Amino acid sequence: MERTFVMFKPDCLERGLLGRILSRFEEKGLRLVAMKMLRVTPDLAKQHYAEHVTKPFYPDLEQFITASPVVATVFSGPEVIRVVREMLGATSGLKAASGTIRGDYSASRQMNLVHASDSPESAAREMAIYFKPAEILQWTPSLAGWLQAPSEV
Ligand code: FUP
Repeated sequence: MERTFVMFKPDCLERGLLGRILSRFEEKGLRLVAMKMLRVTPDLAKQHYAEHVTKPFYPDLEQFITASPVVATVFSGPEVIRVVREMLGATSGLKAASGTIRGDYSASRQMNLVHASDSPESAAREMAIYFKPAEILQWTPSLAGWLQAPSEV
């Protein structure tokens, strides 16, 4: 099954939305396989956002992402990378469709609550930044057989 890296950003923790947003992934039936709370350091921010370090918005982005704790997670499921990106909606909460997480809870391009990998390559890169292999668990919830047919997984 595919895996994706999902990070609940400082605005999510500061606004007390972690439980509510995490619930949406649980209710969808995505499998949580890793989770940790940490503070992103400036060095870690530069690693995570390597493709954005030279962009004009990067200093503000680093200030934001290091300002308060985050919760880093990995979810697994069929097509989970695309499924989670669609649940998040467009990058800017001002543009994200209502019904998506950003569309429902964010009115900002920067403070968009949750990060998720956009491809298998970025998922592998981001999981390796935040987790040791042994911290990503293999498990099968008892209800798994009621979330997908055997032929789908
Ligand atoms: P996403 O893949 O949806 O997280 O968005 P991007 O990789 O394009 O951008 C990474 C982060 O940079 C986003 F979460 C928001 C932030 N950003 C800004 O703060 N300002 C911008 O102009 C563009 C992106």
